[in-house]
Amino acid sequence: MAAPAGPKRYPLTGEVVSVDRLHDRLTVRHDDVPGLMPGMTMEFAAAAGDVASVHPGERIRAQLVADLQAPRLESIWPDDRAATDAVAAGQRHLREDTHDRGNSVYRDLGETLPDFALYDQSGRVVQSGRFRGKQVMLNFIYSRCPFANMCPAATMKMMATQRLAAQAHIANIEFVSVTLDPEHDTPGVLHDYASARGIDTTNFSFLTGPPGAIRDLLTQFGVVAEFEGEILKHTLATLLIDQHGKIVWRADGSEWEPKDFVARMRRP
Ligand SMILES: [Cu+2]
Repeated sequence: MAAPAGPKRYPLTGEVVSVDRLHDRLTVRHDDVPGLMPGMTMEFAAAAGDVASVHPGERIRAQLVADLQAPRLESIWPDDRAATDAVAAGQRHLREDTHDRGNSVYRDLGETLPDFALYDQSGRVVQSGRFRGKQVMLNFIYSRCPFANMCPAATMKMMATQRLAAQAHIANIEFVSVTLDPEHDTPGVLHDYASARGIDTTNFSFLTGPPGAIRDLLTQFGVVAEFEGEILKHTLATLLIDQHGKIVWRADGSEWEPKDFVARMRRP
């Protein structure tokens, strides 16, 4: 197969100078792009989700699509030192934890949520400690899932559960969807995924991060995800974690009901 035609892509790093959400443009003071141009401050087009998930003064890494008419940035990741250090430490911790648990790596009911550090759909670092004292409903999805009865249905059910929990006046609940496809699902892609569905993100976040950290989380939660060509074949698991961090309920597959989860949430 011939290589796809079109503009060349280059890795780019730099600091966000300003963000134009109205026109989906970012101004970035970028470092040298070897083979293309020296470091300079310039404007790029970007997806709405990317524009929403970066912040002036923050360092990013991205793919520059070198279209001369309209240079674009894609695959944008936060690249601030403090953020990447926190996420890398979370990844190391998970790796050691998965290794140390050996044959008992699977976290069953009654066990606790492992520690992790990932990025949310706004590009902010989310550490598991943020959920201390809160109940958490957690599942795994990926934005490109083509199977209507898998991730798209799971997201609809999470949204329905969020509404039902609010109606039941359950206040201390967070909904969390971790991506199965961190290579593609950047914070900006997840931001677009949430806003395309009109999701209320005040207590519903979408998490992504280093593939190794995601892989260890999947292992600990007994979720299988393997690419077959372009398609990511995967299982589904939906978990309820109580305010002490303990896994109190779990549904495998797609046949769970929002009301069954809400019934198991602790009332105020
Ligand atoms: Cu899916």
